[in-house]
Amino acid sequence: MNKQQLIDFESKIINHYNNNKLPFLFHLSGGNEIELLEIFQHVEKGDYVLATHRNHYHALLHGLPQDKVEQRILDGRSMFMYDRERNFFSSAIVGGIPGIAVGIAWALKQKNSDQFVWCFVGDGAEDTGNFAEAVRYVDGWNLPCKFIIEDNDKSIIANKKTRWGTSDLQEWPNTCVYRYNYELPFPHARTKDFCDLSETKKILKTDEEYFPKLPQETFPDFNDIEIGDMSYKEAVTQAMTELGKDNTMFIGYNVGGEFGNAMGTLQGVPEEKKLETPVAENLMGSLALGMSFEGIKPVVYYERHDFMLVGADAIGNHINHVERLSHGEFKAPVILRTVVADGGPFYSGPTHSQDFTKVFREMVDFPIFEPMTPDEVIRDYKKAQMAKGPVMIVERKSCYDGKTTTI
Ligand SMILES: Cc1ncc(C[n+]2csc(CCOP(=O)(O)OP(=O)(O)O)c2C)c(N)n1
Repeated sequence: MNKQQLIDFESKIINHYNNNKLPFLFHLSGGNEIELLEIFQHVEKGDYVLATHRNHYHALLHGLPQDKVEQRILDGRSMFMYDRERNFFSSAIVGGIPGIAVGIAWALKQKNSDQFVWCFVGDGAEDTGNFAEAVRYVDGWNLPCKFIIEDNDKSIIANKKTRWGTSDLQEWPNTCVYRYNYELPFPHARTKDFCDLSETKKILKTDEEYFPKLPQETFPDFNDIEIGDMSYKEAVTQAMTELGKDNTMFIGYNVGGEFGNAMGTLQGVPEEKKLETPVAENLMGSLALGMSFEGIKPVVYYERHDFMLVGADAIGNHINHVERLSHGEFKAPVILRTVVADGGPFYSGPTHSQDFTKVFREMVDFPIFEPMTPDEVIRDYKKAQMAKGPVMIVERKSCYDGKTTTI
């Protein structure tokens, strides 16, 4: 597509808006046609392109057919554009996409693939800690990923000076970050005199109609499995060893052999399957999600439930919704493993002993298992192993044997 064709496409979308055809919030691209046309000359067909709420141009330039993009916008997916065949994905959560880009890039490097990840963000996403974590990770591990900051000096309407007290630019490593400046010719959606949604309310469908809920996965009960005589910790260790035979990666901190093996439970997992991460819980979940796009089944270890809360965006907004938002094209077979320090020798005070299971049950649609016995541990991890979508397993420290467990 050339510059004029891009502009013409967005004009058509404005026309749909003026004719009351757009169901709800949408974001227009504009003013950066030349810059994007230049960047997309380097983007290969099989590469991943990850974008934000403002993604129409990126989708078109990565080869999504115009009528498909237009239809998605008419269906309410302006902010949620995706295409599995062309490796195109977006997140409408500011700062939500960089960590996912990192996970994909990690998996591609592992496979010696020559595919590359192009992650587009606005200068608003540049404000976030998520972006800083992702850039540091890609730079440090030299992953095949580039972040492009599309700097219009606006987050909705606030410029950098208003947001940070200075308009000085943050410095990022030029190994993996590229910035271009442009002026957006449109106001942000829902600013004064633009995107008056009072008319569209009349044609509003329900959340379920726009984004049909997926049926919950069902699993066999595995009651016929002989468990034998073992402790809770031995059962978890055995379950981890079994999982380690699949195409899994064990992600988190204190997972590696020299770092404690997740309370000793990962002794039977090959070292090359353990990825010791920074203490960056949101990055951990996002990494896992990105890896899962490339066929890996990640097991993310949060050593206390309290810490999982720090990674709740990756879990609640991304891992939980990716399949539903993409009408099943992208799946997230991620196992989220956590431990609640519910009293006994491991009680460590508020912020180290909380149980957020109820909170997560409200937040996510996928199964959450709470094994209380060795039998349940083995059975629940079997279900997690076969799951096609995400699963959370909440272990309880009170079930562990205090004498043999060190952390
Ligand atoms: C985590 C999060 N916080 C707030 C918002 C609301 N929001 C939507 S777009 C936007 C501004 C983003 O600015 P920028 O990243 O520079 O992108 P631009 O809109 O300029 O393309 C905000 C704050 C959001 N979507 N996600």
